[in-house]
Amino acid sequence: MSHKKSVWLQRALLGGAMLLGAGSAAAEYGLNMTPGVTNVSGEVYHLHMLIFYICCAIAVVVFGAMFYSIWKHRKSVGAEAANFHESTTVEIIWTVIPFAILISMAIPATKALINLEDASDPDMTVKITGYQWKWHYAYPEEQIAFFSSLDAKSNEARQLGSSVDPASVEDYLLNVDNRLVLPVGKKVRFLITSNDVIHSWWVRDLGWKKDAIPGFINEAWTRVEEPGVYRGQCAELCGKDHGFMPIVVEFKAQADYDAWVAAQKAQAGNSKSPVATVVAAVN
Ligand SMILES: [Cu+2]
Repeated sequence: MSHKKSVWLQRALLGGAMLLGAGSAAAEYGLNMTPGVTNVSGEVYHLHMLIFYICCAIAVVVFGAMFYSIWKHRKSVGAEAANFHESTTVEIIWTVIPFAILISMAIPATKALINLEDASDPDMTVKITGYQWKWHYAYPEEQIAFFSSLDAKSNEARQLGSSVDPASVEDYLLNVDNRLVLPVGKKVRFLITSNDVIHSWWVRDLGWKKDAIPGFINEAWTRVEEPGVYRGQCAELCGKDHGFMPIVVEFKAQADYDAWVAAQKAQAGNSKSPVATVVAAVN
């Protein structure tokens, strides 16, 4: 078997195993959405599953009726077509049933959307600015600001003719030099904008993405309860290096977060540090 064929077969098998619910090793080959790590992402996931199951049920009923009718009323057994016009009963049924189905989808969808958009009463705010091709994070209350760019190893491996094998780079193209660090258990409001073209800030596990548009400030929020590292990418084609401006968010326990803030401030206090220059420029 050729190498290409065996890779294809391996992926197909892993995909099949994932569909059957076999282990997290095959997670990368999964076809479904993730439940994510926040209330909002869980809500989005359950809404997605609910509507998926409704679609399956509709498909079974519609195709079931269709195939049964084709088989039962086939010409070879002498079936004759019914011949009637203007049935009020049928018209009411085929109006009321879809209406009820749509309402049953709209209610949970509206609830999820209202929750997703409700960035009121945050515990803290972070301003996110998109640049070609990196992200800038500013913490107005803490007076911290820094750029977050593709990590050096990924950047080296991605160059044409590079001697570094991308397969050897951990979290290739999904790693940055400076992570966005946030505390767990806090409602964090994001103010998202851009300095040049339209970008989009997207971290899968948080359950949403938000466009970063020059001249506009978009709002979003999140609250993560467990410490962890989550990765994402720019999700709006923004130029030649669109694929090279990943996002890494690290949620830390409050004490660890406080220590991180103190360290950032100490670093910013040193006038020679690049962070201090950026803070000065932002202020
Ligand atoms: Cu971008």
